[in-house]
Amino acid sequence: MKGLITKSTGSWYQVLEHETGRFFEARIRGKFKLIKTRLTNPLAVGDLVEFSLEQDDVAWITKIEPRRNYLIRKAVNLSKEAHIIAANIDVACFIFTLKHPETSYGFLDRFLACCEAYNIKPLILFNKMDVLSEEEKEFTAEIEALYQNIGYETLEISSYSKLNLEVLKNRIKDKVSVFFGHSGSGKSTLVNAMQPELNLRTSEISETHLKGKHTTTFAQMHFWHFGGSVIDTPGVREFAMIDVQKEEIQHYFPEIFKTGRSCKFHNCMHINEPKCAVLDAIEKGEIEETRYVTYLKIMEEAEENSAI
Ligand SMILES: Nc1nc2c(ncn2[C@@H]2O[C@H](COP(=O)(O)OP(=O)(O)O)[C@@H](O)[C@H]2O)c(=O)[nH]1
Ligand SMILES: [Mg+2]
Ligand SMILES: [Zn+2]
Repeated sequence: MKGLITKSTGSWYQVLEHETGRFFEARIRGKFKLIKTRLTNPLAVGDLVEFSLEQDDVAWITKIEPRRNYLIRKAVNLSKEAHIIAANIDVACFIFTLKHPETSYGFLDRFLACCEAYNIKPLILFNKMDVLSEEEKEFTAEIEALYQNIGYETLEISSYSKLNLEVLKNRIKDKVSVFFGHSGSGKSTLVNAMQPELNLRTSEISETHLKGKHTTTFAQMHFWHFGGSVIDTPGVREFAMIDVQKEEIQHYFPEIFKTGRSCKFHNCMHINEPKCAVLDAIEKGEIEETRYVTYLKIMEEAEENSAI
């Protein structure tokens, strides 16, 4: 039987059987877990699997289909392991808030780089437009233009004023989507605004409470009435890349990669090489320094990881 993982708790999974629309509680056999990997979870929400039924209602997962893509974060422990957040994503939405809370560019740029690395289409949502002054709206438009020029799709929204929620629905209709952003950026409120019946828990307080208690939080897929689904993931704070070579990283920053073709040295890493077109472009303000800083950070991490 074939199915889709719709919920992952770490110890068991919920599988949706495609043909019948029935949900099963599924487990994985021990040997599955032994597959050598740097990932802490063998399966994630969005994975397509094969499973067989034993004693009617116990489902055993026997095979994972190759993933089209996935996003990962660092494991909670300090090992070099990583955790798969979700797999087979069509649109990964990043919720940017200029204030309440102020979004970190490092968080956004790392997310975008991971989307490039793992072949995922990102969409940047500028949320809480209702609280912005005219001046702040203009500033938001400038940030948007910056990301659009790099090639990213953006949309200004507000769950409160319902700004562009219909546009967003059309954009994610019939697709598997996932929402990221700082705690408090309005992820749960947005999902509820598009489908109130889902009734996801909102406000920061309950989330911090959960984190403090180390309650097992799990990822879950919800289905939209208008078609498609959203994967709700508990508090992702930092995206990760594993097994990437330093030389590859510039490919994940499209404007750095494009500009880098004019560097004097074909293998330029844009750190301190002479006649580096990227460093020139930063100087001229043609490449945003905040993005470059994230580029350097990911390079450093890649170096540390390869040193083991
Ligand atoms: N002004 C404004 N506040 C919002 C909007 N969306 C959510 N909020 C508020 O932001 C806070 C955090 O929202 P929540 O959905 O829990 O954020 P999450 O942590 O990203 O899931 C709550 O107090 C919401 O009422 C919006 O569009 N405009
Ligand atoms: Mg939330
Ligand atoms: Zn260079």
